[in-house]
Amino acid sequence: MENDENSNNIVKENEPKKKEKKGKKFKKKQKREEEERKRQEELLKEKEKNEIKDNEENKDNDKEENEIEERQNENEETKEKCEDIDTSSKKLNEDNDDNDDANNNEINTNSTKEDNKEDDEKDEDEKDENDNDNNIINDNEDEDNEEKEENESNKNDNINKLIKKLKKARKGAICQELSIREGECDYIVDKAQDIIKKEDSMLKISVPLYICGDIHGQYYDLLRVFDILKYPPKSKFLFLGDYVDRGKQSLECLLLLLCLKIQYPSNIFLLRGNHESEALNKIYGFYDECKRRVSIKCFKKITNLFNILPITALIDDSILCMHGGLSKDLTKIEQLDKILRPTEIPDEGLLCDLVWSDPSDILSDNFGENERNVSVTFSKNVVEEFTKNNGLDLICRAHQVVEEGFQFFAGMKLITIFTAPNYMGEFDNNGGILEVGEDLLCKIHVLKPNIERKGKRKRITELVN
Ligand SMILES: [Mn+2]
Repeated sequence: MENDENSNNIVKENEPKKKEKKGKKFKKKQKREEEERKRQEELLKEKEKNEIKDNEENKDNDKEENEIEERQNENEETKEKCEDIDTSSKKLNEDNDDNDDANNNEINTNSTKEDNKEDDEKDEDEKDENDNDNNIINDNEDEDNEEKEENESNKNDNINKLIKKLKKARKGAICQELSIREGECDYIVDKAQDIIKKEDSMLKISVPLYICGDIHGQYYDLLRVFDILKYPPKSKFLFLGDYVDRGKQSLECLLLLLCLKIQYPSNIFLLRGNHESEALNKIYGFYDECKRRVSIKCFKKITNLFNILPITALIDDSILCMHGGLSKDLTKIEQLDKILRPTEIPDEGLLCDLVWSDPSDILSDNFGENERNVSVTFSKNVVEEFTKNNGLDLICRAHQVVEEGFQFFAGMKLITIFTAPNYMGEFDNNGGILEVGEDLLCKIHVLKPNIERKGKRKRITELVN
């Protein structure tokens, strides 16, 4: 027995020796890696110090840890919600049924509960962090521009922090108004402008993606869209314009979309609506909001950005998207590439119609008057002919509030998507989002009006600018 044990031991002992040698090598390697890691960390810290001249480094580290944790929680939460909404999304041809209502209502109540819980936890950190965020831009403005460009080529920390700040506006079923500094606004608009001005007037985008219609300052609902369908870069989005006016938080809507554009330029695309226009903003609220919350100078800057927004988007050569609709002056999609920017929206002609026109099923002619007193209406014939001549499957536009959040026209050749549910607090319309999947398979996602925020009912009987 003893011998056996000994011999066993010898054998056993020999092996670990080899392993020990390897182990030593491994340890050396590990040590080297450890040292390298430390060096990298130190370099990183040094870099951070230069980037943000802030003495609260430790605080920042804690913050980052919290951020990661929050993001993980958020991801889990979003996953749950997505699973929920998948059951409520329908293929284009399917009829509505009562089950959908039930599913969607469930999402609303669930998310409200979760949000309250989450928000309570976040509340305490929030004030400090907002203050910090507010300082970021000003601190960095003095820095050398070239160095800044280099640092921001991939991920822009300032924008990340602004996105975080903007996301936090939602508290349960209400959305607080954030304090937005002129410096922040200028910074975002400048960065976005650099990217957007390089885009074509007609964007070319590939599937899969989500297409959203009018948002009109309904920031709470915009956040719901991203929470349910995931933020870029996890999902790709095309917005069809009308981000501002009417609603109370146009600034938050626009700035969040622009921040996402800066950070993930190939995962979010922003077209121009008729409300991305100085003249309209002065009537429908965005000018006043900018003047009250930031400055007239900031409004001017945003107006310049509006003038360079792309007008149309072509998805995989088969779906043409714009805010308004077709025009007498449009016969070939190639014309859409030739629209020159920057430009204001003219009172008539191609660009005017692309952001202003509406389909009409009571037209006997191809084009008719528009009760908005701008642009025209176009008939189902116009849609059929245009799609046929240009080899298109579908025209996707926004611009009109529609009861279900989506509405077909000309058979299935044109779809209207309107994403702001419970529009202006006066309608009880759903919000719609069109998902275009691989192989151009389309689905509609529906945002029900939030029950707690539901305003008085108003029938949709006329066009609302
Ligand atoms: Mn519109």
